[in-house]
This record gives sequence, C-alpha cells and structure tokens, in this order.
Amino acid sequence: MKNIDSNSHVKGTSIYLDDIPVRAGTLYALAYDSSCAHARIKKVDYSTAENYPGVIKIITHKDIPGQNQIGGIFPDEPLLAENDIHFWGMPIALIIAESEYIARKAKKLIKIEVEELPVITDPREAREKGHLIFPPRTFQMGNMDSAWDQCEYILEGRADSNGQEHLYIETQGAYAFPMENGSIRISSSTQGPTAVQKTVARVLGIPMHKIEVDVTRLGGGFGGKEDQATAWAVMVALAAQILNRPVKYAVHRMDDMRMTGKRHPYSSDYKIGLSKDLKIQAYEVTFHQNAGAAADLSPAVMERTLYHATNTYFVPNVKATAYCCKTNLPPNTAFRGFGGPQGMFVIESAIQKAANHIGIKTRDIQAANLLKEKDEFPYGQIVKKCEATNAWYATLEKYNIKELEEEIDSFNKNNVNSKKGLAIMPICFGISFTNTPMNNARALVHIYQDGSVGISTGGVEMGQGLNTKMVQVAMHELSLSSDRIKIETTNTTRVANTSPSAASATADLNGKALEIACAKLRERLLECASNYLNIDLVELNLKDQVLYHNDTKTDLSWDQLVTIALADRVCLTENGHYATPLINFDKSIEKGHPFAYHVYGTAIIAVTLDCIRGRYEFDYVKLVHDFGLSMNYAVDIGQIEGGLVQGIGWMTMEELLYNDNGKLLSNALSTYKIPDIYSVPKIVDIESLNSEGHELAIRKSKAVGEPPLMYGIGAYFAIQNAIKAFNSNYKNSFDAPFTPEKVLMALYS
Ligand code: MTE
Ligand code: LUZ
Ligand code: MOS
Repeated sequence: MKNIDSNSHVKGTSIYLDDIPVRAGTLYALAYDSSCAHARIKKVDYSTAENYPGVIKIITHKDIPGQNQIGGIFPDEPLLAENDIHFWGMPIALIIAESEYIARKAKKLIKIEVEELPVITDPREAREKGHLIFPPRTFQMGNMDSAWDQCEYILEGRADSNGQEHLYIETQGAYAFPMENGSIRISSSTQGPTAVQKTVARVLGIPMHKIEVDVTRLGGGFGGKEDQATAWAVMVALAAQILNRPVKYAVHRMDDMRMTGKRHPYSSDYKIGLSKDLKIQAYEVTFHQNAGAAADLSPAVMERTLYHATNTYFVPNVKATAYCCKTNLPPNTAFRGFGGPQGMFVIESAIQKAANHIGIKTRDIQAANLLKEKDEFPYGQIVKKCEATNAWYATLEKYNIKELEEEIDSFNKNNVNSKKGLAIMPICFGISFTNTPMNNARALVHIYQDGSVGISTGGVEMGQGLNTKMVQVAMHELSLSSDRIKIETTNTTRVANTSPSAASATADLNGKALEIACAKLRERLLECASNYLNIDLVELNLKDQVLYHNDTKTDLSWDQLVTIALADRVCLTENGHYATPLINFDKSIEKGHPFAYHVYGTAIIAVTLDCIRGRYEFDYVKLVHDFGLSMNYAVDIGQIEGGLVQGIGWMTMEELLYNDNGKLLSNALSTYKIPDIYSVPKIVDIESLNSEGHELAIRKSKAVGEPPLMYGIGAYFAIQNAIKAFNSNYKNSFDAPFTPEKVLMALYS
C-alpha cells in the first residue's frame, strides 16, 4: 500500500502548523532571547519595545501564573530566564504583537544589561569543574581486572563525535486558541502531545483537562520535537491565557537553529583488549556527554549510549561509564538514535584502531565478535532471535565482499590522486523506551453508521509513515479497504496520557493498541451476526468486507452488519490499550531486560576521495537489513534511505561550530551543510534479511525508524581507509564529522 499522505504531499495540500487558517484576532509571538551564553541579568528595559505600535504585551517570567518550569525529566529549565542566562538563545521574554513583523521590530528595541560569566562549551572541562547534571552511571559485566591479562593487544584512545542539527523541514511552532471557561486548545508541531499538555498545565497553573493538544502531522521531528516542541506551545498558550486571544508562533529557521538543542556531542576515552584470535576480551569506555545547559532528555540519551556501547558485539568484560556534563550550550536533546550512535561510534573507532595496529582488516575483528544466541549484553539482557551473524554474512555474501575489495585495491593501484576506501558497519539497536513505564499506548476506534471507520492513536505522523501503517492495521483487523478507514489527528482528548512518538516504537505500541481495539469491534460484529443468523460464532468470519460462514460467502456485507448492530443498540466504539510485556530494568544494579527486541543489519559503504582537494563522494552503500516481515516495504525503504543519509551527514559534512563565547556560528543553511541529492551515495542497495520477525513487533514488522541512521557511521571509516591508501603515515584519529577540510589535513599529515 502506498503512503496515504503521498497524494496530498505531492499536491501541496497536506496541512502543517503554518497551514492552519489563521483566525481573526490572532496575535503573533516572538521570543526575546539572550545574546550571550552565561550571564547574570542586571536589568532589562522593555519600555521602548512595549510602546512600539502594534505591540500588545511583553510577557516575562513575572507574568507566569503557574511554575516557570518546562524541564521534562528534571525541573531545571525555566521557560523564561529570571536572573540567570545559561545559553546563547535562552528565551528571556515573549513579545506579543499584531504581526510577526512588528514583533521583530520591537525585539530590536529591548535593552539588556548583564554581567557576563565564564562560558563552558567543552564537556571535559565541565566534568573537571564538577558541573554534572546528575551523577555518572556505569554498566559493568565480567571482571575488568583480570581481563586485561588475557589480552594480546591493548589499545587506548579518544573518540569524539559532534552534535547534529535536526533540520526538520518544518520548524518549531504552535498555535493556541482560548476556548470557554479558561480552556485552551493548542495545535502543536510536537512528537509529544501529552508532554505539551502537561507542561502547559504546569506553567499556566491549570489542570490538564483544560488543555487540548492537537497534532495533524509534522514536517519532520527526528527527536527534535520529542521534548523541545513544548516550549513554543507553552509560550503561545501562556499568551493566549493572559490576553484571551489566539496566539501563533512559527519559529524562523535561524531562530530555531540558534535556540534549540541538537544531538549531543560526545567526547570519549576507550581502552580495548583483544586476544590473539581477535576476540575482544575487554572494553572500557568513558563517555562525556555534552548535555548543554539543562537536563532535557540527556539522562535518557546517556542511558541509551551505555546500552549501545558494545554495538553488535559480545564482549565478556565491559566497563562503560557516562558523565552528563552541564555546559553553556542550548540543552541538547533526542535525535534519531538517541545516544546509541554516539556509543557505537566509539567501539567502531576502537576496533578500527586495533585492526590498524595489528595490521589486519577491520572486518576480521568485527566478524570474530558478533553477538550470538544466548550471549549476554552488558546490561543483563540475554540475546534472543539474534540476527547479527545472519545479517553480517548475508551482506558479505550477497554483495560479494571479496570482489568489492578487489575493485577498491585495483582502483587504488591505478590511481594516484584519487583513492577509494570501504568499510563495513554492522548495527544492533534495542527497541523500547529504555524507561520501561513509557512503553504503553492507546487507540480509539469508531465505526460510523455508514460503515466507515475513524481511528485515533497516540502516535504522531512525522513523515515516518506511521499513519499508513495504522490504516493497514485497521484494514487487516476489520477486513476493510483503505478508503473505509480514516486516521484522525492525534489529540489528547481522544487518546490521553501518551508517550511521545519516539524510540522507533510508535508503530509497535500504537499499532498493537489499535489491533486490540479493532479486534474487539470485529468480535462484537460477529456476535451480532451470530445472533441474527443463529449460527455459531466460531463459524463466522469477516473477509473483504463480507461476512463468511466457514469458507462460504454470506449475503451480509460489512455495511449491513453495522446496520444490524446499531439496530441492536450495540456499541461500535472501542478503546485499545497495550503495554509491552516482559520488559524491565533495575537501575540499582543496572541490569534487566529493557528491550522488546533488537534490530540488526550490516552495511558496506565505499567512498572515492579526491586527494588533491579532500573532497569525497560515496560510491555505494549495500546493506542487508532486518525488517522482520515488513508490513510496508516502500515506507520502510524510505526510512532506511533517509536514516542512512542522515547518518552519513552527521559523520561527514554537518559541522556545528560554536565560538568560545558559546555562540553558534553554523547558524544557517549557508554555514551548516546537510546532505543534498548530490551527496547521497550513488547506489543504495537495500536487501531484506530473511528473518521471521518478532511477535512484539507490529504484525512482525520490526521497528525501522532509527536503526538505519547508524549504517552511516561506516562512512567515517571508509574515508579513513581511503586516506590510508594515499598517505601511509596517516594515524587514525576519531573526530567526527570528517569534513573535507579535515580530510585534506589528514591526507598530508
Ligand atoms: N522519518 C521522517 N520522515 N521524519 C522524522 O521526523 N523521525 C525518526 C524516524 N524516522 C523521523 C523519521 C525518529 S527520531 C524516530 S524515533 C522514528 O522515526 C519515530 O517514528 P516511529 O516510532 O514510528 O518509527
Ligand atoms: N526517547 C525516550 C527515546 O524517552 N526514551 C528512549 O529510550 C528513546 N529511545 C530512542 C529515541 N527516543
Ligand atoms: Mo526519535 S530520537 O526517538 O524521536
């Protein structure tokens, strides 16, 4: 089935936040944000701005009726600065004006006096000075002390990865409408409608039931709207509450880039030990996570880094420690992979370093250490339905790795100023929110009098194809064609208390809830049919919108069944609730079974380097991915292609730069380069691993949202291998992204 949004997307009729028709009386909000990264506010003078024609009000923390607090995990983040500024771009006040243009004019008229304080942007410096958001955590397995003695090779080093701007095509935004009796309805571009509802209630000092949050779809979230869509929604709701008028805020690109958090940069130290037969015996790693100025989702992101510290390898002795370091950057947040990619980059760096030191192929070490059935992850989960070796060998055989390597070698022999490099990137990604209680969802289904069906879930469509999959689930359960089913907007009054659409688990969680609701309605209709026809229930079934008696078609269509049920006064609305079974985790011992299942896959990636200029192009990515039994191959392929390219961008060209004062320099699309169609690998071959899927995945179709991003990590090592073919003196350093400038330096170092 094709993506149900493809028609309206192509025609341009799909509705995003900024497409909602503007109501009469609407006002426009604009944040007045800080132009320094760390300071004490001495005085702010709003008087000229306030008197600018068309400015309605300038809202400060003093106007907040509830708590000036938007922190999701820890209450450490004010909506509007009070006395202190903690990052460049921190909102201080909210300008409400007749138009956005006026608000921008007024913003320039605000005068501020501050006492500047020392700025920290480096997580290691933050750790040295004791600026941690919460105490470090350590995952351990085996015995580190004795492990090193069994090692033939021991290597140590450092691996850094930079952050990443989400660059959702639709920027952050929200639109609030005051309703009667102090209620507020908010349209928000958020992955987490409940998070918005809860935080608006807290800041406005009113109960959650007075707030309705509605989401049609997002023009991309990528994690950037899991937590950080909330602030904008709270701002417009606050203004709507104070002024009793609709208030809209669609954030400009450069404001969005400056003010919002990004993927966490990490700076890490590793020590890896291998036996003579290339088994990784011991791995010790210390992660310094650059959290920025407030907790945001950093504790959860850091946890996932620890979970994925050993990627898809079995290591008997592991000690992984992570520090959540408080710096003066905008609070960093969820981004596709959620700390997993940062952890995986370090162990892949360690393996690459070891391979170079020993003088063997990196893949010899990778292959010798792949997870096997009944192995144990450092966090105590036992490996089940393991596809690590299957995916690895399927890739190497399907694409004939020897031949690919020979092509590269012969190219490198015959070319002086152009070199090719190849790398293999296996992945293993755990599916579930690592915070066990979040793994639940609900769905609401109505069958209307004409037999058409409306479905609602707690999941948010952000381009990942969720809505298409939800329609497919309902189609299957109710035996209906797609035109009989409409997916409604995501709304907190229809489906309440939801987890954000995140962790790649949205289709699993919401799809299972929807399955439950639909199954109840199907059973109920069959019961009606059974009474009506006086046939035993077990002999009845629905197929292609018709009632079947055993294998024979009856005269009763779906529509007639609905009419019969309504005449019988039967309820044709159902609610489904799903909570992932089995999962658990005990933080006091850092052990448990946090994931419903794991997704595996292996990619081969090859690059051609222009050794005069340091430029590069990716020739191909060839991968075998563990889809399980894909319920929508077109959607899933789209996820793989998008994730892969986003991962390559993170590893190669996307370079966030801050100056020493904590100002973002790469603050526009002219200075922050993301992959375009020309930087996509020339060939992307995607094959499906022959696997049976997993019963905890929706219709055995495994989660696909985040895992493919991590194939992109291979890009870094492919480039390194090409550099080595040119410059035999090159000593690997691990400092992503590998921008053309860094490549050029490495070629001649
Ligand atoms: N794909 C598109 N087109 N747009 C997005 O914003 N977000 C990614 C991924 N794929 C995203 C996307 C992220 S970060 C996650 S967690 C998943 O989709 C969320 O959706 P899922 O849980 O339905 O996979
Ligand atoms: N969000 C979250 C996530 O709150 N918990 C998670 O485990 C997670 N994993 C991936 C992406 N977002
Ligand atoms: Mo995705 S980082 O879980 O929104």
